[in-house]
This record gives sequence, C-alpha cells and structure tokens, in this order.
Amino acid sequence: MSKKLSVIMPVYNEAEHIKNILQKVCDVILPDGILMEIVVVNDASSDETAQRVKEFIADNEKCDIRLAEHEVNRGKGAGIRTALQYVTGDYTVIQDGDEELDPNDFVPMLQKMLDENLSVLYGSRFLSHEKRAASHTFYLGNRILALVANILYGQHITDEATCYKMFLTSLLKSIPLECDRFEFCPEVTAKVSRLGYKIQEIPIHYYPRSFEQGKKLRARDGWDAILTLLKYRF
Ligand SMILES: Nc1nc2c(ncn2[C@@H]2O[C@H](COP(=O)(O)OP(=O)(O)O)[C@@H](O)[C@H]2O)c(=O)[nH]1
Ligand SMILES: [Mg+2]
Repeated sequence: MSKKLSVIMPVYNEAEHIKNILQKVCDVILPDGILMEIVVVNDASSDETAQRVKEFIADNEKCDIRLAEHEVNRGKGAGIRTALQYVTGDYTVIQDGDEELDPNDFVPMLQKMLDENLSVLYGSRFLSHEKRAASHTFYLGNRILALVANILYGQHITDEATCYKMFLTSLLKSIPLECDRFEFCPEVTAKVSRLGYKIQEIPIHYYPRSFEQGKKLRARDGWDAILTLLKYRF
C-alpha cells in the first residue's frame, strides 16, 4: 500500500493567496509514489476564501482536497485540531494559506523522514544560506524563541515557529492539543519534547510577506509563544 502525506491548511482571510498555494501544493510530486491529501479548514473568513477553495476543488478533480468550516473564528490551533479529525495519511504537515513557504520542500522533508525513520521533522527558515526575515524584530524574535525552546527542552533547533512541521500522523494524533491560536507551535514543540523526541531540521525556502501583504502574526504572539513554552515545562 502506498503511503500518504496529509497536508493540513488552517486558513483565515487568505482569498488573495489561497488558489495559488493550493495549486502549488497540488503540483508537488512526492517521492516513492507517496499520495497526498489536503485538508483545508476555513476559520470563518470574512473574505472570499471559502468560495475560492470551493472553486479550486471543482476545477481540480485530480487533487484530493477536503474543506472543513468553522462557524466562528477560533484560531490556527483550533483549525489544526479540526483538520486532524479528517486526516488519513501516514505523515502530516502543516501548510499556511499564504505563499511564504514552498511546498516543494515537502519532498526533501518526506525523504528525510523516510530515510531516517523520523517521527518529527521541522523545516527551518533560518538554516539556509539566504537568511531572510520579514523584519529584524521578527528575525530576532524567532532566534529568541528557538533559544528558549532549546534551553527548556534540550533541543537543538533554529526555527521553533516554522509552519513546516512534519509528523508521523499517529504521533501528532496521540498528543492532547488544547491551544486555539498561534500557540499551537510552542505547544506541540513542548509536548513532543516531553515525550522524548529529538526534533530534526532541514533548511527550507522562505519568502516573507509584510503586514501590508496580509501577515497576521504580531510581536504579542512571540511573547505568548515564550509563555506557552514555559507553561508546558513547569
Ligand atoms: N485558522 C486560523 N488561521 C489563521 C488565523 N490567523 C491567521 N491564520 C493563518 O495562519 C497562517 C500564518 O499566518 P501569518 O500571519 O502568515 O504568520 P506566520 O506565517 O506564522 O508568520 C496563515 O495561513 C493564516 O491564514 C486564524 O484566526 N485562524
Ligand atoms: Mg505565513
């Protein structure tokens, strides 16, 4: 039986990007004949995100996509939990509804998962030669976050907050997740660490967007992330 990768996409007001990113994900050719499914969770977007996802599904029958909807906005973490109810793949990765990362990086990630029999792998935006970030503050915030995760949980990672977190689905489903918003990342980092997993990383491509271009993450979310890492440590 072929293995399958499940791509979870929690989206909120991404009408401008959603069709492009769905196309990019669908176009990825996975190694070893691995199949792909996409689970989009529309988090009560107030723009045309849902409509565009439906149009894309209608126009792309070859692509295995399911759309789930939240009635009210609940946050990225809640979206990931909703998506997990529908996931059927052996591996699961998170994909944002924007175009900051390149889904072609699923290929080397999956290859490394298979070759090294890993349960968890992060794609790092800061390991590559071309180091980019949305801003200096954003870059520094990410460095601090990774450092805190390393100190508290004995990891050696460079990008704690990366969206590209790939898991053995059985592992991700076994973790009792409870955070609703952007604290999904520190929560899952804390909990896999506490289970004793060493988080591996590989470099990925990164094309940061600005707030004008729709970025929703704020400095406040960085603080919340650090507090979340502390909360699950003690
Ligand atoms: N489900 C859900 N997703 C959200 C919400 N706010 C932002 N997102 C999604 O989270 C992702 C990351 O947002 P972004 O601002 O680009 O932050 P970054 O990529 O983590 O730096 C995007 O795909 C957004 O659509 C929300 O309230 N609910
Ligand atoms: Mg983003």
